[in-house]
Amino acid sequence: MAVAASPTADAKHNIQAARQAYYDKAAKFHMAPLWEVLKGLVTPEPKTRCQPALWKFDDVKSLILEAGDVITTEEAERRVLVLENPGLPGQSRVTHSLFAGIQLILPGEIADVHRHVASAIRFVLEGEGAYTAVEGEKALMNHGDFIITANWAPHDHGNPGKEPVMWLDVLDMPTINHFETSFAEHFEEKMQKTNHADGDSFDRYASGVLPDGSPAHLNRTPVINYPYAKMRPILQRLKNTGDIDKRHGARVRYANPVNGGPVLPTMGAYLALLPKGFKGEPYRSTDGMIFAVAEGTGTTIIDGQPFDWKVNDVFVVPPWKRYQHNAAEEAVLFSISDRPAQEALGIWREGN
Ligand code: GTQ
Ligand code: FE2
Repeated sequence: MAVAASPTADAKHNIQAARQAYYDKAAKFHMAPLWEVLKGLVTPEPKTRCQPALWKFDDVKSLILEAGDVITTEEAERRVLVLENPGLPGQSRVTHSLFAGIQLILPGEIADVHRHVASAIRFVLEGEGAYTAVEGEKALMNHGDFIITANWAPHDHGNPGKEPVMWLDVLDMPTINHFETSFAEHFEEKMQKTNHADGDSFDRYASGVLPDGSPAHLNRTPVINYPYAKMRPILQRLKNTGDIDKRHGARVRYANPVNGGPVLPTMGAYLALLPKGFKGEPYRSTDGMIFAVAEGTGTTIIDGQPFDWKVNDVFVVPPWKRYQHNAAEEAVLFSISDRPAQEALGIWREGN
């Protein structure tokens, strides 16, 4: 039967009913009509449920310290408060592809050695005297240090010091779980044996020489810790010579010294100095960005909404939402995203 050019209400109803009957029939064979869902699958621009959000360190700190009263690291395995994106509640995601959390380790505690397919980074917020041991290197943790735990790298944390130590964890768990490729395992011992001193991998691989015979194709950095004390003066050099990007400020990209690639295949990070009074030009990119404030105060306008930040605050910019940084005083922003994964797939875009 041909469909009339201007069907009456009755005819329209019949068409709908016939279609629904057809869809119901197809569903029994585990098939469905693409034309009903196509517009939601192939959107003209990125669609995200991820919302702009900011976690104030004042709130984060008092809440995570309270966790110290209700559970030990031993019981928790890792004492972490998950930063839940308000648009993705209950999903343990800060963006659609990344997990973020705030970890606390109290004096005398040990977080047992384990390993997993998910890669992790730590960005140290507050407290001194803790370490994280990764692949045999014992990395001391200081404010602003950026520490890498690659896919399947054994890692344990400890705090032989006197203060609580807090840091930002970012892991690619949602990406790994998207591919359904998660593995994890524990070890017999609580701590791994460390035979590499603090800073060993940085000195070996990031000093302009490489251990002879180093592989040239490493898809992750061999450096365990990029210490803030070594990075901060480089930002000062960029600022002094006016090498200041109009959108991002004086910015360095954390690199794999073997080949200049990103630190991890799934996550890439930057450190940027915003001079006092900096008014950045608007920018957007397809990678959702997680920012942590290493120094200073300022305001970032995200999708028209102002977010005021100060030291150790964490904030999120969803994919393809426009943002623009303003620094009330000289500030340093750490940022991390899934950009390397998007670039590897050829799908990363930026704009203004
Ligand atoms: O420190 O090993 O935030 O395995 C989530 C999973 C931290 C860790 C997290 C982890 C860790
Ligand atoms: Fe872990």
